[in-house]
This record gives sequence, C-alpha cells and structure tokens, in this order.
Amino acid sequence: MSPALPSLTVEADRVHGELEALAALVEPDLPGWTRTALGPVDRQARELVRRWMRDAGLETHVDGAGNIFGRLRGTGSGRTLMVGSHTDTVVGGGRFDGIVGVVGALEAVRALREADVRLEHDLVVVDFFHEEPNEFGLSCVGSRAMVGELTQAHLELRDEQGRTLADALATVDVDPSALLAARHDFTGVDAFVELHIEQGPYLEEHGSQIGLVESITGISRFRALFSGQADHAGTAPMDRRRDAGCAAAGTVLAVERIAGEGMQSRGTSGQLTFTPAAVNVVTERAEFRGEFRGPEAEWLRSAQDALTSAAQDEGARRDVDVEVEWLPLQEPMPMSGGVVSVLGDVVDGLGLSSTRLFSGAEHDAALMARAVPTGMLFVPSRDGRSHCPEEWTDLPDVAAGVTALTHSLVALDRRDPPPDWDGAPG
Ligand code: HGY
Ligand code: MN
Ligand code: MN
Repeated sequence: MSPALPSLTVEADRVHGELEALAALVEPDLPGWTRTALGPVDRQARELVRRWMRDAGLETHVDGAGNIFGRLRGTGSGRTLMVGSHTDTVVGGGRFDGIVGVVGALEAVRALREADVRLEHDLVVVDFFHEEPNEFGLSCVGSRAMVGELTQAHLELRDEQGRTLADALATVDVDPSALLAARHDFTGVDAFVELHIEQGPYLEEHGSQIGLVESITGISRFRALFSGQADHAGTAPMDRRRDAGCAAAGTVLAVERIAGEGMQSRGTSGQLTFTPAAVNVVTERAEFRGEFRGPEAEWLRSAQDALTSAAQDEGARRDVDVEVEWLPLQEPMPMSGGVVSVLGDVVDGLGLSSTRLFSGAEHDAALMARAVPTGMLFVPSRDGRSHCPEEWTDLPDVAAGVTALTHSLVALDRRDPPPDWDGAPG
C-alpha cells in the first residue's frame, strides 16, 4: 500500500506565466520559438530561469558545463533527489519541449514549500545546458558532461565552416576545459525524474493523461561527405559527370529505406548542402548529417553498416569519393524499474490515467540514467506534433503532469530504504 498523498496545490497560472515568459525570449528572424543553445538568446533565458530558482527559495550555481542547479535543502538525510529538463530549442521549435520539465520542477518546489511539506532529501532542480543537437551533430551537451561522457573528440567536431565545437561554446561563455571537467559527483543521489511532453501521438490516441517511460531510444548519428567534380550544367554529358549532389541524394533515400526495414526504427537526414550552390554547375561537394534511432542497439549497428555501404555504392556509380563519419553510438537506455513503479503508484493514487511507453525522442534522462536511477513522466502532445511551431499541450494536461511530478518527488523521498532500483545500470 502506498502512503496517503499529502495535500499539495499546483498553480497552473504560474506555470503558464513562465511558459509565456520563455516563449517571449526567442531569436528574431527565425521561425517558431527558436532559442538554440549556441545562439544569442539562450543565455538570457537561462539567467531568467536562475532568477526564478532563487525566487523559489533555491540556492543556485552553474557548473563548468553551463548546467544550472537550484538546491532546496532537505531535513538532513544527506541524500539528494534531482529533477529537471532543458530550455533550449531546435530551430523552428515550440514552447513546450524541455521547458515544461524545468518550469514544472520549479512549480513542484513552490507547491512543496507552500504546503510546508519538507523533504528529507535535498531536492536539486536542473536546467541542463544544450540538450538539442547542434550543427556539430552533438546533443545533450550538459548532461553528457555531467556523466563524464563528453570527450576532447567531441570538442574537436567541426561544422561546415571548419569551426570547432570548442570555438562555438566559447562564444556563449562555456569554457571547453571546464566542460570536460564538469563530471558531477552523484554520490548520495537516489533518483532523477524528468517531466516532458510526449512529442508523439501515443497518449492522445490512447486517451491517457500521463506516460510512464520504460526506455529511451538509442541513436546513431553520422556526417556524410561526397566529393566529385564541378562542371558546366549544359555541356557536361550525363554519363561523364561526377555529381556529388546525386550521390548524396541517393544516400538520403537509403536512410529512409533502411529505417523503413527495422522494427520501431527511424531514420532522418538534415543539414544537406551542395557546393557550389548554383543551378548551372554540377555539384562538386555535398554534405549532410543524418541519424538512425530505435530500441535495439544491434539494429542500430546493422543500420550503420548498411548506410555506409549504400553511400559507397552511390559514390562508386558516379566516381564520387565518399566519407561517412559516425559519432559514438548512444545505446538505448532503460529507465529504472524501481523509479517507474513509484511514479506509476503515484499516478494511480492521483486517479490519473496512464500508459507505459517507449520514448523515440532523446532526453537528458537517457544520460542521467547512466549514473543514477531515473524515470520520466510524459504529458500528451496535440496531434503528436513537436519540433515545430504547432507543438502544443493543453494547460490542464501540463498541470496534471506537474502534480504527478510533485507527488512523485514526495513518494521517492519517503521510500525507505529506496526501492529495488532494477533497470538502473550499476
Ligand atoms: O532530438 C530529440 O529527440 C530531442 O527532442 N532532443
Ligand atoms: Mn527536442
Ligand atoms: Mn526535449
């Protein structure tokens, strides 16, 4: 039997106000609600989040990786619970992805304090730096650094202009050497919980208010480069061209074909460029980035082999040189069975309907799960849309998620001893 839930009030209007305030801090001249981590506005948003943390009574600090932490002291067990998400967005993104999890965690703190519910654990709210992938193909920069999986090789990744990730980070005041040293000490951390929008149609289609995430997708990202020969578009015979653009286009279609052959697998191409970018010149050089996702590491490895060989075939047919560079594969990550079952009991106790599901989206929780027992709560996304301006979750659904999150923190705090955190890697 779960203990009775304390009386806690989540104020949906406060959550709404903070969602609106962050939605106002966007990059001019870009579509949707764009606030990229390496762009000009993200810092302002993060300063605002830090101010909200202080206003909520948290002691704040920023680590070398740019992650913002706000600590609510507990009554003294010396142990910690962590909660949070991210506030950066993709280009042309929405107002909810990640942001709901940060403002939701802040509202949880306010609800606990106003109800005078003291936790034994310290509660640490995190706004993770730079969750969304950048033009270097790297995502979850802040949480990756926290779990010690960010390396010098990542910092040396280059964009198309030849700029390194380290150079780009310096422009937003993140010192690359501090980032490498930002490994977090997780001693005494009993659990991490992230509230997030689902970003897909499953909850809406099943009429569920809450999603209990069982595992998070694996991801394999690559950069493909094609080098051919520039020629005159009107005179170069079709059978003598070395058209790098056509080899790249064939490889983009191979991503779609390979992903279509797996179970619950996905494949996407983006950031395609042709050089020279002229309608009357055969393309000399083409480059694009792509990724595969899926619940099985074995399938991801086979997709890497299949794509590399498809790209080589596309190049060989046209005498185009091909290079495919893969980032280290990010393995699919199960959530802690123990944490998920605590979240499930809380959601049932609140009378909310729920479904267990797999996350095809990536999250800081997938990195945190490498270091600490982790669980995620999802709230529904209208029409399953996300990473677009139409991304939307109704305020009552957000509030239900924040209520579930707040009670989950209380339940995790009161578990003594902590449940059998099966599913968490040792
Ligand atoms: O790309 C993702 O899945 C996440 O939304 N960052
Ligand atoms: Mn996202
Ligand atoms: Mn997100």
